[in-house]
Amino acid sequence: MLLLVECLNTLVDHADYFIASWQEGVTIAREVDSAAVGMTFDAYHHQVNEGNLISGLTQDIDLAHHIHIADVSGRHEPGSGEINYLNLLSAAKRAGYDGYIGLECVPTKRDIKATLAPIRQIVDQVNHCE
Ligand SMILES: [Mn+2]
Repeated sequence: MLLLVECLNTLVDHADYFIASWQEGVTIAREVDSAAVGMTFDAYHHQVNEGNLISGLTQDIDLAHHIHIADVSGRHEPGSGEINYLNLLSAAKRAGYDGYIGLECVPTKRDIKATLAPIRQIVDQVNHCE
């Protein structure tokens, strides 16, 4: 069994949440120092509260066991906003990440295939990057 700590943004969605920064979560996970405790990196929350997605994720990539993706603003599908997921996920792969990526978004389109097509394209490109 694996327990994952997830930081949520406090600026838009979760004002009183108690772990507002990735670094706070990393500090907790490092202090617990257990193979049964890791982190979920939610790129949407991280972008809202902190920015610096690539450096934030890659410097503690050993703790990341799940990545959640959505875009800013609006928590819609990747490609709808300001996050460059091709660059972020490619950097994660180069840093050694090979875990799951969870799509945690509110689609802007009713057609799920149309929503997923650009995401599949990004994942295909990441899977083929060095
Ligand atoms: Mn999440």
